[in-house]
Formats: sequence, structure tokens, C-alpha cells
Amino acid sequence: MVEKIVVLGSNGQIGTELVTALRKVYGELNVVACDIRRPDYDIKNSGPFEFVNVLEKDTLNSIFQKYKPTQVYLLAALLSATGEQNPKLAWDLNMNGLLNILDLAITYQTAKVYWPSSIAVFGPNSPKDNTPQYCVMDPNTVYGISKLAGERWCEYYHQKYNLDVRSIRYPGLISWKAAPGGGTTDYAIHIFHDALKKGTYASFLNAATELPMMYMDDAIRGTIELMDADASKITIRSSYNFAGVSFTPEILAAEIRKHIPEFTLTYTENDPRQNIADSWPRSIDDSFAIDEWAWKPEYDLSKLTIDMIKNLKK
Ligand code: VAH
Repeated sequence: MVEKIVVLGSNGQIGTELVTALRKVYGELNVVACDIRRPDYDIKNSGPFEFVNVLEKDTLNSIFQKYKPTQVYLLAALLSATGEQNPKLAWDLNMNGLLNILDLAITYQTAKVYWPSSIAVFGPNSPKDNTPQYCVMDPNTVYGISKLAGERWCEYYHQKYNLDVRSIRYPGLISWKAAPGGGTTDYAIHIFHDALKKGTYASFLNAATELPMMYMDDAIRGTIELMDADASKITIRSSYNFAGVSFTPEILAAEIRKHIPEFTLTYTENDPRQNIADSWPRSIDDSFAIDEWAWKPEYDLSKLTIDMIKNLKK
């Protein structure tokens, strides 16, 4: 069977790199990039693109009708910080976008669906260190609430309709290719740009804020490995805990100084994203992903810092 893949939210931080990676695996013409915004040059010129708003069910239906996708990746969402500025849109996009895709995947018998969750599903009363797959989850951002509810819906559609939907709770993702999408962890991307451009960065998260992070290359590889895994191995149909490396702004700055010795880090006060970060875990236990589909990150802090600086210097 020829795989036909549709990626919704293809212009985002994850989508940009996932489309490129999927086109390398399945062929450029077999991966349809879809977004509400015009794509950047290399996505548009390396395969099919469609303007799609995931809240418009008719448009979505025409995409399923036209391409009969064997796999659908739904990446369109408002992230934690932007979601707090527009709570109702965040709930509508993150929740109804997902329900539209789940329903159409049933109608068109899509073989596999991928939908990203986040460590934002954990909240102030979740264990902070080595947060387990199953524990108290009391998210207090609209983004986290929508991701927790979305996980429940994914598991429900799997159990009730046998839909092969798979999901990963991404940590903060660090990449150099596409701009970050309005998240709380975006400081860990901006810091590299400012370190190279200005030699200094003002962090909106304080020095001691430890958060789970991951290099985008690891996240993309892990996502494709999960989607390629034999269905019989997959026991988690809500979303898999997923871990790369945890660090604070201070630890990241010290790593950057190994390459840019004069780099200085300062801190802004009272940024609303500090409260969001304080509600999240410091580190994640991803033993289910390790045990069930042999997950193994390749980028530690040293390696991701080298790769970010090398590529941003170009
Ligand atoms: C955000 N980058 O900050 C996203 C992610 C764990 C954080 O979900 O909202």
C-alpha cells in the first residue's frame, strides 16, 4: 500500500521539520502539507500544500476525500502562552480541531492518526521529579486542559472505534529551523539567537526554573519511530511520557558560555509564563516509551548546544 500522509499545522515549529522528515521517508508527493498560513519556500516547493483551517469540517472533509490519507498528523494548536491570551480560541482550536480529525479518520478509515500532547498536562499537584506516566494531573492552563482532555478523547476513540491514534507528551522542543510557536519553553530557543546576535539574553523564566526539554531532531525521530512501531507493542493510547534533557536557564547559559565565553544572562521579572513553568514538572519518567518502542534520545545538553550554535551561525 502506498502511504499517503496529511500533516495539519505543517508551518509550525514541529510541522516544518516533520513534513521534511516524512517526505524523506515516504516521498515528497506522498506528504501533503496543510496549514492556515502560506508555507515558507522549501516546504511549498518540495511537495503538495493545501490551505486548511482545521475548524472548517467541510474543508477537512474535502482533504480526506481528495487524498484518502493512510496517516494524518494533527499539529495545529495554540500553545501555553498564546493560549492564555486567547483561552476560548485555544480550547476551540485544540479540542474541536482534534474531534474533527478523529471523526473524519473514522469515516475515511485512516490507518493511523498522530496527535501531540505535552508535559503541560501535568499541574501543580503532579509529582515534580521523574513525573510518572500515571499520576495526579491538574493542569491550570487552557493549553494543558485541552491536551489532557484530548488525551482522553484519543484513548476513547481507540477503545470505542479501534482507531489507531498515537500520541507523545512532548517536553519543550528546541530547534533552529522554524520559529517557536508561543510557548513557555521558547526562552530556550531565543537565548541562542540573542547569544549570537547580542552576546546577552534576558530570560523571562528565573534562574532556578528547571524544565523538561528535548532537541527537535530527537522529537521528530521519536515521533516517526512511534508511528512505525507495531500496534501490538503500543499499550498507551492516551499519550506517552517522553524525555530528553532537563535544565534551568542558568545551566543552559553555562553551556552556551563554553562556546561564547562573554555571554551574559539577565532576568526579567513578573512574566506570566513563570507561573505556567512553575506548574510543570522538572523531569519526566518515560520508561513506557523506552520499554514499549525502544525510545532513546541522542541529544544531551552539550550536543544540542553545539548543533544549535553551529546551525544558527550559518
Ligand atoms: C509550550 N513548547 O511551551 C510548548 C510545550 C512543554 C511545553 O508544550 O507551550
